[in-house]
Amino acid sequence: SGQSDSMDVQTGPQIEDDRTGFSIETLRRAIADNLYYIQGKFPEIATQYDYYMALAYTVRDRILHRWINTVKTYREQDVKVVCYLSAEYLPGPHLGNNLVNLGIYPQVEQAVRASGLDLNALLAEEEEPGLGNGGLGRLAACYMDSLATLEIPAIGYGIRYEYGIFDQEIRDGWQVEITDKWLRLGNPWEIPRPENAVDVKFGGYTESYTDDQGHYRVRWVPHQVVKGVPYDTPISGYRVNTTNTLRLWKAEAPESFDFQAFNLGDYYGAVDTKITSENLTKVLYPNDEPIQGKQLRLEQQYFFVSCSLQNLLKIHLLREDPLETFADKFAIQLNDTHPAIGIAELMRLLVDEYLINWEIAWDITQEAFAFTNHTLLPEALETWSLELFGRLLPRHLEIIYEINQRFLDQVRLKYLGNTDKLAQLSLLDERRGKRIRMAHLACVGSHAINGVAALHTELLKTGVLRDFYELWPEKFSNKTNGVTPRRWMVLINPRLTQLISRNIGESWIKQLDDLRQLAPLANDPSFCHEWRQVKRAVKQDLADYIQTTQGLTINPDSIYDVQAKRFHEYKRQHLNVLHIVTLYNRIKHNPEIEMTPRTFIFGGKAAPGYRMAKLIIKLITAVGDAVNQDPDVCDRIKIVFMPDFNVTNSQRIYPAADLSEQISTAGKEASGTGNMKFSMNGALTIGTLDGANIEIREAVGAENFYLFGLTAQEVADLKASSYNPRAYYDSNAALREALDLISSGYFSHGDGSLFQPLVEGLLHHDPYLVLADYQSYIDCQDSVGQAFQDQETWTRTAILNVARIGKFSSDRAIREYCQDIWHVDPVHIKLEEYVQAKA
Ligand code: BZD
Repeated sequence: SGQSDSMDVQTGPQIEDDRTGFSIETLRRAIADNLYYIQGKFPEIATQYDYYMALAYTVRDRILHRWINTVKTYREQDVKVVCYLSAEYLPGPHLGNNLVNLGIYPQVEQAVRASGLDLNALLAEEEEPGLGNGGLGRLAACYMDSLATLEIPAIGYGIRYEYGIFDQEIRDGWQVEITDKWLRLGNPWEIPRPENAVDVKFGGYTESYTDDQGHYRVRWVPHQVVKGVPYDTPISGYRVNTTNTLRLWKAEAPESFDFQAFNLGDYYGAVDTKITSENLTKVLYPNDEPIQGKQLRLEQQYFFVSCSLQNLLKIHLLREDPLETFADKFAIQLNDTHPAIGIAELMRLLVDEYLINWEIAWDITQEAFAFTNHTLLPEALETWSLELFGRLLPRHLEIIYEINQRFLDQVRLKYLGNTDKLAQLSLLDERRGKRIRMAHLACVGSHAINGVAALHTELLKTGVLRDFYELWPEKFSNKTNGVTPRRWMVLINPRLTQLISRNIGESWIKQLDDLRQLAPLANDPSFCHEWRQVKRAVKQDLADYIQTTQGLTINPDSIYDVQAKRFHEYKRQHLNVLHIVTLYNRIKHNPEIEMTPRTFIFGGKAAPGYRMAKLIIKLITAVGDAVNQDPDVCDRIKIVFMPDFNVTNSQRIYPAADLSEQISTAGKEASGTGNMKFSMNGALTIGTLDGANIEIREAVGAENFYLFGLTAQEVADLKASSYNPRAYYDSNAALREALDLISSGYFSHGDGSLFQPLVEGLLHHDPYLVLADYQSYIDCQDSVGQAFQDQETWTRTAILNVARIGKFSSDRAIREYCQDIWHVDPVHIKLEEYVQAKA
């Protein structure tokens, strides 16, 4: 599995010691050595996990001198660095990815076998860092991979949550949340750097004073100080020496505070401070749209942003650069508004701590920051009450007032007498009980603003950010998302990777557009035959996994129809269910009916407090219980709910899919990235004209994409003209029958009330137009079922999808950010110096 070629990373002169060598024998010896000296075990008592750790340290050693060289080069060459600020990262398991990137997968596989072990079993031991909710966190991880691969100097800053996104179990068909103790067995990939800890202030008050030169200054006297300790994880690039850093901050109590308490004899008080401090980075908020008003969430945001910016200023001053050149040396990207407080924090650091004058500080700040928006849902835009904000960050509130005043002065000049404009643009929302609008802060304090797909960016310009677009059209650009083909093809689909590489070589792994060379092969019967064999084998793997883990038998020749993503009403998993129930009814009416067998596969978590999302999960499992056991239908329909959808589990799913469900209400999904992962692995898409679906369809060709549903414009028009979902129910017998069956208690042991909130919601409100799109979806699904009968044509279509998916590499996206927003260049990392130093 992985790449079959030999190592081609630049190693410099051959060094074949136990910490750097790539030969099978050296690797085998290093694993044995690490088992003994790191894990403190001998083979007779070592567990698989011990061996995983021994192997992980073996791989880490090989990354380390690349990493050290990278840091050294960045320092010495005074290069411009990308600083990606994100409250979430979902990197997935590191080991397999590092083997692919280092190009040592085959050697390690053999070394592990020579030790009497199985590499896949060891890979399965890794606990993934679930430090994110979904698309936004995973995008940050794909971007870190591409930055390293493109040899761009970059640091990812974030939070080292002790508990990541909860593990999901299904009990009695319902989602149950289990705490994610991902660090319990240790983490071989991180290195703590306590010597680089910084202090972060909270609460208290501000006071003004006049300095020696007679300048008016402000001092912030905090109520509490928390220490941020960085933990660094190496992010390797594919077949390059560049190894960037993911720096995650953990909150601890500062020693000085303990001392104060001890001096006063308050031992318990000191311990208490330690506990409350450490609570700060204890747990990830499991909502993929913000829960408004939680103080701890704002504390988390400010904590990691302050740590990161203090760290950047320290690096800058260490390089002996003047502060005025800060924005020439760092490009800071805000991954949504979660780190937007950074704009006020950089102003505070420059003005209060480094005593720079406001105008210069503001120029530096605006030049340094750029902002990516990830949502169109107005209810998901982050705001903080003035009261809470001022209590926690009194100095930042003053700074935001000052920013706002200067900004509104500018607005006033442009829109003389237009008070509506002022109210609409203000950083303060005066209507809803005085709240700070973080998206407005992000827009005002950044030189660039982008959406994550073409439609999304257009809708930002005409919707939630229209006033800013009118003011500063030049700040706006689109950066359509992408995903890394190293993880999402090479690592997770070795069979497909080998088939492709055998035919067109390996250049596509770094130049995904080279997949175009596959297009002519779509007409080559023997290639198509091999393609089908690969798909069939991968589908069998998933069938085996489902058999072992759930005791459920599925048919690998059926259509694997997959919807895997967070549960949200706008993503419309319930529309998918309505299709299933419709097929079920057809079979019940006509048991002999011809129907292409389908396996419906679902995966995804619901926010713990999102009742409707959890009810939709229950509906899926309930319909599954009825369908899977029904002898009349189970040869044609099967329903699988794969519990605990995370990066690890997703890696089994994407390669096996035939059909990718991308069925959000048009205008609601900013981009989607799962859509790209499915397509890269040869699934066809059934989807709406939403997010990146539109661009995927353009790329692969309309004839190779199953389109249905209303457009974003039609959605808006229909909602404006008082949408009446009930009319669709009244006039559509199949829809009526499906909804009635769900209401009747048929899937809930006769309990007609269980799914009432869902059905009633659809009949009377249906904010996401499920009923309006129902018939179009059913018709489209019918043509999918027909098309699958012709395996030759289906395969050809799948190959063309892969051949034309190149645009959706995160390498393309990162190149665009580098050129249009960050203005950074690649820096090649050489290893010679290290070898010389070592010799
Ligand atoms: O970001 C998602 C969007 O919904 C997707 O359409 C898009 O593809 C990805 C990447 O751009 N947004 C999120 O995943 N958002 C969150 O996870 C989130 C987390 C905390 C608070 C708010 C949103």
